[in-house]
Amino acid sequence: VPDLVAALATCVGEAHVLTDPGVVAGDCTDWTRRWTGRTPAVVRPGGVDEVRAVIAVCREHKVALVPQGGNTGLVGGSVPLKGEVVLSTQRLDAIAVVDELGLQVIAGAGASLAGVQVAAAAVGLRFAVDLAARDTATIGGMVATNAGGTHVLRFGSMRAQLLGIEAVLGNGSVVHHMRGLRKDNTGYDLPGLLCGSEGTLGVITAVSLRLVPQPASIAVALVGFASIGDAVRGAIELDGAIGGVEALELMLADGLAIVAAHRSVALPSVATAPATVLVEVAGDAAARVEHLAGAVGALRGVVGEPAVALDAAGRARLWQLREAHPEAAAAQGIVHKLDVTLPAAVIEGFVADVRALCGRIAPGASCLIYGHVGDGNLHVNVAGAEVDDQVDEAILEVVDRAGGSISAEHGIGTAKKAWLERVRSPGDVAAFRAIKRALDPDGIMNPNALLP
Ligand code: FAD
Ligand code: 2HG
Ligand code: ZN
Repeated sequence: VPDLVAALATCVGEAHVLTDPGVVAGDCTDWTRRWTGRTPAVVRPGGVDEVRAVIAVCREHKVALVPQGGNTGLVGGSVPLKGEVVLSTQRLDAIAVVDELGLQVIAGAGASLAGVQVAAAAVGLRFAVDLAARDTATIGGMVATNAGGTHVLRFGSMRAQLLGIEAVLGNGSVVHHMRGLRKDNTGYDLPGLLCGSEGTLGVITAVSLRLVPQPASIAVALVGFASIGDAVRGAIELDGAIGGVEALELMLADGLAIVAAHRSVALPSVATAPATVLVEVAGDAAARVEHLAGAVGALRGVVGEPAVALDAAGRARLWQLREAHPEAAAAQGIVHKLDVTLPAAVIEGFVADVRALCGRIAPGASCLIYGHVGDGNLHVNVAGAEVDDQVDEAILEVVDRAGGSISAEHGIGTAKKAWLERVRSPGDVAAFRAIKRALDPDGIMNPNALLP
């Protein structure tokens, strides 16, 4: 270990190799607190050459490494479970001047999502991906997990925003394709490959991101429904009816009550409906809201009066009811998180099945279900003393039977890798392994994530 630490210090400078157990503890436990490991060192390279040097040292010393951005990932992929070196991207946080005409910006892997959002907004543009961990989550981590968030319905996930990438692969070579062209058919799609690779192929150091224009105005409405089935159908019909829909988020009465208590906020009356859909519309928002009123009137199973907000403060009040779900769930204990996609037709039945099986296997547990209903993506958060891996297993079994995906947006990480071979074909997994061997021949890149 002393040799390794000294060698790492020659790459990045002594000040950027952290070994004090008290200092590195936070990097060894994930956001959910479900996974804790240990590390000989957290290294903070300041540029692509230093990343390359760190990878060379790890290869030489036969030590694996775990890339880490904001450590907000939810599948245990960002922590050193078996004594790996942590490569922190904290110092790779530069954000270049926005290319206003090219509608793009180059961001270092360690730049925060909020930082990129602010840089884009300063010139009247917008970065299309948004999620509640925006102040801490990094662009590199979001690319590595192909993060989704609340606007996938309209703009796609991180992969759809990538115009270029720079990374150091596990084999030591540097890929650099950063011209940021919208059309470029010159070979394999390296941004697409590294996006969603969860740190298992290399360290992403910078990316070129597409930006979109700011809308003229935005409105948010909470619409209550008598049942989950009505909410799913209603959300799909609203998307078709009013145009400019940017987000469709499902919440249930029990989840909203827990959020209200956790944040000490009052709920609008519509939030007591069995199912609530948050609809965000952009463009000429006032006109769309008028349109929304008519469209809501035509839906089946609407209950109560929708709560509507056109101003920023009002919109934030409604959005926090949705965004605070993960945090409110975490206040109930260590949460087992399932992040699944389902065909729209089975969502209502899935919620009933999951509630029933939690009641059977873990009767005292809390089971919150919410999510990006416009994408068929539900988040299941189960917490309680008797919750163990059996709960995950049972829920994922239901998902698989229903023809869904065991990860919509958080990735496989360590949490779901035992499941990969059950949901991807042998040919798929063989291709994954061949790519891994080629780009990371020594298997030093994030060995606990993704591949079983
Ligand atoms: P980390 O947690 O540090 O790392 C995540 C993974 O990426 C790890 O496997 C790590 O090894 C790898 N990695 C990190 N940086 C690099 C790099 N530079 N090169 C290679 N590999 C790297 N996710 C969604 O998709 N949608 C949501 O709506 C959403 N909401 C969230 C809300 C909250 C409150 C929280 C806590 C999380 C949420 N997430 C959501 C999880 C989401 O995956 C992360 O917020 C984000 O994508 C990870 O960024 P990070 O910088 O924290 O990455
Ligand atoms: C969200 O949509 C995030 O809020 C987190 O993806 C979901 O914590 C979760 O399970
Ligand atoms: Zn989500």
